Amino acid sequence: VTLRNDLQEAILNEQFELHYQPLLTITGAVQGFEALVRWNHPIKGAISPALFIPIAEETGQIIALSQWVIERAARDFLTLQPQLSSHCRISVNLSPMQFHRPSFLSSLSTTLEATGLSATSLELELTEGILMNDTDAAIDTLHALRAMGISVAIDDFGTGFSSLSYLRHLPVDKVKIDRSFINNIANNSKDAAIVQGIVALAHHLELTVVAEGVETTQQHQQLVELQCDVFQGFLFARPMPFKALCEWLTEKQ
Ligand code: G
Ligand code: G
Ligand code: MN
Ligand code: NA
Repeated sequence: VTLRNDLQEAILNEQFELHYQPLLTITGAVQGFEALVRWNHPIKGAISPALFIPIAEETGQIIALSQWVIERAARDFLTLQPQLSSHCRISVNLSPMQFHRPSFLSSLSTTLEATGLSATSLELELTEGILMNDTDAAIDTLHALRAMGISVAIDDFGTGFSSLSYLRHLPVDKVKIDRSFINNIANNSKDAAIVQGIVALAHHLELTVVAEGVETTQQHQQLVELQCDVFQGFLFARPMPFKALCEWLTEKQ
């Protein structure tokens, strides 16, 4: 109960912060950044989104929080955009409640207009679960996002226990292979086989494949051999505050 009340205050008092983690192509070029929300609680300190996002979903506070996230991410990205390739995108994680709201598309359009972020600079990350229930409505929404120029990635791919064939019906652009398959890829041939299977299927469907949670050069090397297209993980950069991201970019260029 207290965390719920605190969440209400946090939204009003701007206790949230976004950290950004770069995504890199096979040549090491920056492909974009994933925005990850952080809560700096005045007493309890840093609280993980894994803890407070589910509460915010339960209470409906996720709507206000998500609105803040997307606006903050858009403004930060626009600040960086002059230094970035035109193909770069800012990725934002969506919660199920946001995606299924009747006003989702119109409020997204309003936000893009208000911030000045181009739809072609935005990527949305959805989990398989979001797409699995009420698939027809989800597909309609995905088509609308695509028509706007927004890119869609399926996050934590492979963890949803869904049949792979459903992918073929979904107008999405990317799959992000869950880091649980990447963790032991060097020592576990089953994990390597799963990654290989996902890559083959995704490429057949003309989807880009992202490997998440890349922590070692050995994993990276192996994922390159398995033909993953984009890489994200502590090996390249941790999620970092906006200021640190600016410094990271300057150093890289
Ligand atoms: O950054 P970290 O590993 O602590 O994130 C934990 C979880 O919280 C991840 O599943 C991530 O997708 C989710 N998450 C982080 N930021 C956001 C956000 O802005 N919105 C939603 N819905 N989920 C987020
Ligand atoms: O569910 P989602 O994929 O959005 O969660 C992203 C989370 O994964 C981020 O909060 C980030 O902290 C975490 N993460 C990113 N890179 C790595 C990594 O290389 N190793 C581990 N263990 N976690 C990572
Ligand atoms: Mn994500
Ligand atoms: Na993920």
